[in-house]
Amino acid sequence: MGYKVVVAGATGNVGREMLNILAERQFPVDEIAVLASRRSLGTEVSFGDKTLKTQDLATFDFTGWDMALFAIGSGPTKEFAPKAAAAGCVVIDNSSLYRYDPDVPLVVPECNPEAVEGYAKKNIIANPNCSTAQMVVALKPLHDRARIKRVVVSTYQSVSGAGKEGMDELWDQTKAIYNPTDDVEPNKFQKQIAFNVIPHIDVFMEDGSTKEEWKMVVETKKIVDSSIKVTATCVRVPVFVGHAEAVNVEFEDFIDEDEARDILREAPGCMVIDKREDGGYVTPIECVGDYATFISRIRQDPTIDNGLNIWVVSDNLRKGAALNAVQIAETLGNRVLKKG
Ligand code: 11C
Repeated sequence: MGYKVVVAGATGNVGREMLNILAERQFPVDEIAVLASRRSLGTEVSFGDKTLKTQDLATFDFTGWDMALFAIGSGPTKEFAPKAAAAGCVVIDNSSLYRYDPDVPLVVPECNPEAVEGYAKKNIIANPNCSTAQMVVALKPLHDRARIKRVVVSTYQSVSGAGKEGMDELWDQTKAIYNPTDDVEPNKFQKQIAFNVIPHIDVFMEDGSTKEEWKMVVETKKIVDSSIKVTATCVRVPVFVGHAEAVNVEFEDFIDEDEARDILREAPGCMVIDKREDGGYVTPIECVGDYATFISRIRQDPTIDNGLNIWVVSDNLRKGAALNAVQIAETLGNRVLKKG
């Protein structure tokens, strides 16, 4: 016996990946419903070798459904997640709406799988921001060995993090560079993204940081350890899929770069590609479609007592969103619901 699963936001970048990954990982699905807003109603989406027609999120009855994977953004989530949860369907939500709610677990299964057991207070489990997810997969095993004190991270985030419109804007602006009659003004992004980098993702906070940066701070604390200090600079780069991060980590105890490499080689979800030669590291384009968080450029930081530098790359639509959501569903199934 398997699960009755709903995917809400099934026509978006993340929703489509959720369906791909449920099928790829042979998640035990007895029945599946794919939901979309009225605008995309009737659009067909693929699930394995099947084609499914989307149903209306606004009128869908969640009664009798086991789990709903939501990828619809915070606004619609506010309306529909409580409705689904009240109907007894566990919501696994990709938006930021519930991440910081103390009654909602924020889960990266490689780091805090036990946290899913706290789902019942609201019948909701939150999926982290993409830039946090891949970073904590790399940090947790190092924290377990040498206790992280402080993290300084700079991100290089692809335009797919801003949805299909972000991808279209990079594509159109890139074409327009070669065909200047097609002037494409910035719309989704604040400045031209083609052939540029923009140190601004999400809205500005009062202290001058952006909300994307704030999310990395708060989510790392909730998922790994509240004592870890994080400071982040999040940057949008003209890459379609795959976020990269340069991460400087300061530990309480000394950890040698070779030991760190060995620990990460064994760690769940991590793939170490770290040859000190031309091309002996992973770049975003190489991680597209993969499940792993790739770690390269592992090296001592000689400017502090117990420091390491690492380079972390992952598919932001997969580990950063859809894959992590499906892994939460698997963890919930294995630890709590036990149907599959
Ligand atoms: C980006 N990280 O790259 C964002 C997208 O809180 O789930 C995901 C935003 C979120 O633009």
